[in-house]
Amino acid sequence: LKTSCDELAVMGGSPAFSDTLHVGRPNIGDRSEFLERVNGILDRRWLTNNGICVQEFERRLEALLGVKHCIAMCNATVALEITIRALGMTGEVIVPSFTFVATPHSLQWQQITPVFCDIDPETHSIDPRRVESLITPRTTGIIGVHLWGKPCKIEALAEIAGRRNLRLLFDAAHAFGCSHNGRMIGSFGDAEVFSFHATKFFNTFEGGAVATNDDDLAARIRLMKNFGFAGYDNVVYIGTNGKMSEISAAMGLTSLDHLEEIITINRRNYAAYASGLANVQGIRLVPYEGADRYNYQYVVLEVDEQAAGIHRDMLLQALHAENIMARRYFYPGCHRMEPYRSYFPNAGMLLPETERLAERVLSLPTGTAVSEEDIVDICSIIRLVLKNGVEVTNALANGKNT
Ligand code: T4K
Repeated sequence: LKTSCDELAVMGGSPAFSDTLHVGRPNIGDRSEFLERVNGILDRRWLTNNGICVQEFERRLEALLGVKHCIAMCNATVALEITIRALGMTGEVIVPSFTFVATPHSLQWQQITPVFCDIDPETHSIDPRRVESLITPRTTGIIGVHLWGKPCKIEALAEIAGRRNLRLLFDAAHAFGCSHNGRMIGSFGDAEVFSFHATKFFNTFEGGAVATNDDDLAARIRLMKNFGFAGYDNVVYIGTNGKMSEISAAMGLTSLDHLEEIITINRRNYAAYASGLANVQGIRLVPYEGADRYNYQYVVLEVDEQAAGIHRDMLLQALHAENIMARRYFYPGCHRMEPYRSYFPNAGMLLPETERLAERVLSLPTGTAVSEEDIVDICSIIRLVLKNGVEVTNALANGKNT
């Protein structure tokens, strides 16, 4: 354990970790179970196109989420694109800017304009109080993002969507295994989209799924993700290729068998961070509160430069020097990325909370690759860096060890 400023890697000491710690290190589940499923796939010589692993995966997801339809896809971005199209969204759609860039890209990709809405500083998700003023005659929908697996203000968004006749889609990329008022995320709005990317706590290598209770919508999505084929030689719709492969579904089935264990480890890690960072001035650990279920896959800090005595970016560099690869998700906000910053150069003026938060957030490593002991060390390094904020900032400004 490092106790003095000189020992920090950023001051010339050696890194605290010889193996790099990442945000988004995949959880593997049971390797032999997975390999057994892979052998089955190879034996059957059925590798994709609605194979039995995909079918079993979809049925198990529907049961877990309590929804009528769950359609497995190659990734969440394509799942969003297809769902947006199947919902008939056109013109303008209201989305947060404080999200992964895939959310607005899935609109812009099909010439729909994302209209960026500011976030609620408490939830970090789209602020329903600001949605209504962004509605124009061209608006056809709202996409809420359950950021960090914390549900959006679902009821308020549903009320606006219902009254203004808008489609309501949730980007639930972070919220698999989470609930809202006792109901699993997956059954809200017109549809919800999950990501099972490698960096998600529940992964299928690459993958995603759309959950909905709408029979017609589900039927359209199923056609669209398979080129529009409604049987041999019969295309009834414009479509694309959004299919999940068998090997991804095999990983999904294995991950499903270990879902609770992974969440338990994430919860344990989160608790270790909470106790290790308790009463540290200037740092707020984004809370997971109330009776709902969370997956705890994101451990997010807000760093208040004034109170902490160091800017988030300096803390980030100090952690990287220790081989703790914290990330600034979702800096700088989508409105500051192309093509949006060229399209809407003044968007930031309408997004004060997004701009403020983007300067403060830091995601820390968690998951099964990180131990409680690692977290004790990470927290003690964060404390040490903050205690020596001036020295660390000066050293970085002078280019020492960078
Ligand atoms: N909506 C939201 C709100 C999202 O957050 C995302 C994805 C999407 C939609 C779209 O979902 P998908 O189409 O991807 O299903 C990563 C992921 O690629 C992305 O899925 C995720 N959100 C986003 C938050 O994070 P990057 O560019 O930060 O990934 P990268 O390559 O820097 O990886 C992150 C860390 O994970 C690395 O430091 C190393 C570690 N890692 C990564 C991979 C892929 C591993 O240890 N092993 C691995 O196999 O985007």
